[in-house]
Amino acid sequence: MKRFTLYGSPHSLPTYKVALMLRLSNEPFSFRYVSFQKGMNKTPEFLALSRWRQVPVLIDRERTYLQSAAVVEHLAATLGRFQGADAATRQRVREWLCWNVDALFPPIFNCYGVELGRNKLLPIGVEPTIADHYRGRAEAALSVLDSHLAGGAYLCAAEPTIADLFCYGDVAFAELCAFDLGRWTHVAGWAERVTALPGFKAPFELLAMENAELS
Ligand SMILES: N[C@@H](CCC(=O)N[C@@H](CS)C(=O)NCC(=O)O)C(=O)O
Repeated sequence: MKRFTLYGSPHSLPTYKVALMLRLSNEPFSFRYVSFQKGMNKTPEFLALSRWRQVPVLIDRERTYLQSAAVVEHLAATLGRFQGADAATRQRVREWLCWNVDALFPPIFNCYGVELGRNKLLPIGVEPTIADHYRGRAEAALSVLDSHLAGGAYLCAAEPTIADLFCYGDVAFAELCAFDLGRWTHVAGWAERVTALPGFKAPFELLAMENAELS
């Protein structure tokens, strides 16, 4: 039995962020696919794990960890990977995680929802003006990311930290929503650096809609 079990969905941006952290840390894990279409997130078994009925959920040995930002911080601390070399860097990392949850993730998550609706993978249709609003918010957040990346190879240090992996998780899904990274040249260069890290896998190369034992 592996130390880590990750509950989630390959269509979930926060699930990908946690899976990518495990993958780039070279940690094997069991993946348990939670199908929203089948209502698996509403079963008593899942509710016992996830008080907000959300994925991802990480089990580390017998303990349960929720909220992707808190999960990757836990992993960085416990594995000693991608956490930043000193207290000042770790504080900056934490600030980027909070900014992500506040500003980058929501509009890209919404754009991806629009995309899933268009492809009939979700039973939703979004008014074009609302879809444009999400896109505008995502573009603004990508521009903020771009301006910060103009100053260095990674967000908080000369080496990648969980701030980079976490923000990259959303950028990967932005690309799936046909955002052209060529518009944000610093983001494009940084994304190339992240995707070149040993062990990197893109969202649907890493996770599929089925349970799996991943190494
Ligand atoms: N802040 C949470 C967000 C998680 C989240 O939005 N999960 C979505 C899938 S991407 C979910 O489980 N939605 C079901 C629901 O909210 O009922 C995190 O970062 O873990």
